[in-house]
Amino acid sequence: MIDTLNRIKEETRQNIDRAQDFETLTEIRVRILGRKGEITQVLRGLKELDPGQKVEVGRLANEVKDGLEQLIEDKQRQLKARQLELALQSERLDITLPGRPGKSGGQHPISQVNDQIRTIFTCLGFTVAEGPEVEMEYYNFEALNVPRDHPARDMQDTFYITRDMLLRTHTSPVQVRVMEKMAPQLPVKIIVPGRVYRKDDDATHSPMFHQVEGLLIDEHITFANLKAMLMLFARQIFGAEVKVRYRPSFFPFTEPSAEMDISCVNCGGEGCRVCGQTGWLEILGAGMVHPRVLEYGGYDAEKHTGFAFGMGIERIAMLKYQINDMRLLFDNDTRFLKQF
Ligand code: 2U9
Repeated sequence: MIDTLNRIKEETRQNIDRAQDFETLTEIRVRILGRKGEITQVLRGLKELDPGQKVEVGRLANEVKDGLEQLIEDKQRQLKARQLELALQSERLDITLPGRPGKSGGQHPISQVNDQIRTIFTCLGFTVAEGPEVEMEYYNFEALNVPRDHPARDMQDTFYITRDMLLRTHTSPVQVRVMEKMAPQLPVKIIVPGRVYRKDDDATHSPMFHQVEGLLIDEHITFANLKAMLMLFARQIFGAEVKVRYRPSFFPFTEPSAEMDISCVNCGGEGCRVCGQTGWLEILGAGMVHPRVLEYGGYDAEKHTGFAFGMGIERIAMLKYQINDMRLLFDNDTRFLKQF
């Protein structure tokens, strides 16, 4: 029996040593130390021995039992430690990695130019007025002296909603609404930025675009006042070096009317591809408010005069930032937009 115990001890010691997981250890414990285990069987056989042997074998059996239990416990602890080590390695978090920077947005070039124009004119004493984008035909055309047979009133050029409702083709109806409200108070000194709609779609026209228009009505307002303000405006937007010139033009709502050009932002006036070799770029239209429009708005054209101007914000932005296709401003491609 002593030999058996020593064999069990030696074999089991090796088995515990080789065990790689908890299941194997449990299986060893049951097989050797369990209720029907090998050592238990030896202890059961003690009663057949004579008293002297009983004590000796009994002590040895208990020694082997305790020793093996201890070995199993140690091995369990060892396996647990290794399991933790492996888990720590595979689940390692490198907290020293820099975080991913969040993408920050920027102001759209149209909004930037819009803000600059507002700032320039509010510094000159103008206030900002706004109005509806869905407008009555009366305010969009009639009150602005646009004749019934004018091509702009055509279904082909204007988005009509009903016979007498439409998407405004310019911000001018807002000026008429403000005049109606204010008359006969003076001065009327407003700029009107906003979205406008026309049936146009190519590299230099979009069916929706942005305008800023201005209106100043008071006593003794002349074309010279208009020229002074627009000169100042051009220098603020395009730089102190810029030159301006006026060409006669025609609009139903102004008389006389003119278009203002600036010296080419690309060649400075030498003549290049951008300005079509002329050295000049058209940037806005303007004129003295037509007497009939003053009367529509409730002002006495005999006593009061006014000037008005209008410009497309996309066109100003394209010239200022040298953008050659208007559609780029509406694609929302951040690779394009983040350049401004
Ligand atoms: C009232 C009286 C007069 C506004 C004006 C222009 C000239 C003009 C164009 C510029 C490019 C429109 O965006 S564009 O296509 N505008 O040339 N606009 S005078 O005149 C007014 C407006 C309101 C009561």
